[in-house]
Amino acid sequence: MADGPTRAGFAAIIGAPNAGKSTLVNALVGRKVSIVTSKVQTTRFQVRGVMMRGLSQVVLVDTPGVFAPRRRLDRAMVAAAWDGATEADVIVHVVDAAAQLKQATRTIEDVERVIEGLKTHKRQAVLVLNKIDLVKREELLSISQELFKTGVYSEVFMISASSGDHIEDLAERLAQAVPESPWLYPEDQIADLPERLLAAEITREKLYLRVHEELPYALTVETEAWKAMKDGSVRIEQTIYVEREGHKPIILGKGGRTVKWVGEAARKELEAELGRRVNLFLFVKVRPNWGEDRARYSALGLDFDV
Ligand SMILES: Nc1nc2c(ncn2[C@@H]2O[C@H](COP(=O)(O)OP(=O)(O)OP(=O)(O)O)[C@@H](O)[C@H]2O)c(=O)[nH]1
Ligand SMILES: [Mg+2]
Repeated sequence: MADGPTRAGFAAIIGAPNAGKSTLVNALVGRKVSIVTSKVQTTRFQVRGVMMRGLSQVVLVDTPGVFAPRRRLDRAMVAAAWDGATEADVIVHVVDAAAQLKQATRTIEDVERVIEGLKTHKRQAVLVLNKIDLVKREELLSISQELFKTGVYSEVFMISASSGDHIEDLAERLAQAVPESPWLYPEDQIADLPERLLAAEITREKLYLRVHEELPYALTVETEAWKAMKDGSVRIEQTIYVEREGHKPIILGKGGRTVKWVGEAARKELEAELGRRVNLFLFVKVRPNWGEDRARYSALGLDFDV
């Protein structure tokens, strides 16, 4: 390893829902620390992933997408997103280039909202145009110019988070953007999510692959029990909470098929993550208004009163 002072600091990853923030964090860290789905509003709370480059340690703060909040959970998620930005040494604004090109009203509004926020935050910010695999080069340049004109960014990177194209340039830039400092986490630590929470997130990711429309937003997963067994395996019990009785049969699926598939997929991934055999038990319960339950917010590091 090269000699010289160590560097460390925070980079907040912000941007509209579905822009690819979590995919980018995972790509930079080199392992999965934050769940990714094709649905908007997947990330619900701040997730930190640790990226090492040479002597530099960058703590990447993945945040929920910034959007127009309606429900309490939405408001708490937006607050968490900006909270991540306040403490950061550098802000990374991720924009889905393909969505931007389509000029979808929601996307444009979300991007504008972030730009307004950046004007008041006055932190160094870099623009990351993501999903370049879906957009032609000329179009990319025009989007880039358009956004750069706002004056809030110091640089633009054009990347594909899912294929990893050009992410090394961004990694180098972030490694330089953090100040000289001792490292904040042990070198081999890549995430700070407690295992129980990560396990619940993995199950939620699998559920999102199988349930649609409003249901993903009406469910939450909690790890209720975690027991290391004598034979080296671990027994994990989780409950999937839904808001209404009518949601239950959808989660279960015909003859329990959906929940079985989710359990299998989550178990496989957990075994790979934990490096040991897992017995996963999933239960489905109705908890009306879990979105109004104060205790759940503090468990996720979210603020209830926003
Ligand atoms: N084609 C393409 N798809 C991508 C790229 N990066 C991410 N995606 C896809 O975009 C979708 C959203 O990715 P996420 O990483 O969950 O997005 P996010 O910004 O974290 O979303 P929220 O947590 O909901 O705010 C997923 O289906 C990803 O596979 C990319 O570079 N190219
Ligand atoms: Mg996310």
